[in-house]
Amino acid sequence: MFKGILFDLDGVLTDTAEYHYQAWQRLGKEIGITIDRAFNEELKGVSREDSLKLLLAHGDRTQDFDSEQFAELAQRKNEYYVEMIQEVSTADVYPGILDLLKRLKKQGIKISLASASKNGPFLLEKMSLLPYFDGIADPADVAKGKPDPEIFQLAAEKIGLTAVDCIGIEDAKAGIQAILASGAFPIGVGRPEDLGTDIVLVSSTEELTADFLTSSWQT
Ligand code: B16
Ligand code: MG
Repeated sequence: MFKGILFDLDGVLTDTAEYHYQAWQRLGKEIGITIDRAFNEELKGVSREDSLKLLLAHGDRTQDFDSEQFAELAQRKNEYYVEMIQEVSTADVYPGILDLLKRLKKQGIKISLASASKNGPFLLEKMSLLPYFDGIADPADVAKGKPDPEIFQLAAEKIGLTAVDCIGIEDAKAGIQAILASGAFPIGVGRPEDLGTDIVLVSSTEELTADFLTSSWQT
């Protein structure tokens, strides 16, 4: 039986993945780079700086910005994003998530956060979910972001476990790769065309019941 759950945040606990998309789109527009949802799949789960590198490469603009300008663009995107998440509340928690957290707590399963977002703790607070989390991996403490396994390994460590004893839940391609590389058992929230057909997938977080997790773990 699994002993811990490693949760991604954006796109798993709430719909903030959409805000990240809108913030990148707004920044892109300002510097003449157009992005669509298909390209955005490449940004999901990827750190702010790595996302900006992908955006600039997408627009063939990598050489046009020095490190200072790069930092300013990253900061500007974050300001757009932070502006949008100010009103996030308990009403924004995805369906089924609160019930799942409560049930896991009752069962003594440890819960940890494995989000690439530096805004993660702020969002957990806004959604009143902080009390359910036994550990939070700080993305500032990992050398390599998703798809590297480090953030999932750190999230497991924060709850006194190793990743092999945990389930990881993700909505991003890079995140699923990170879970697989960490040795945790992956469950994807999303479409097979985005996340692949070789792992357990749900199309909505409503399907993430404790019973579903247990039966998925046993297969
Ligand atoms: P921030 P997750 C990730 O969060 C997002 O999916 C990704 O779009 C974002 O660039 C990254 O966090 C960094 O976020 O700029 O707020 O530090 O999906 O790993 O929970
Ligand atoms: Mg995500």
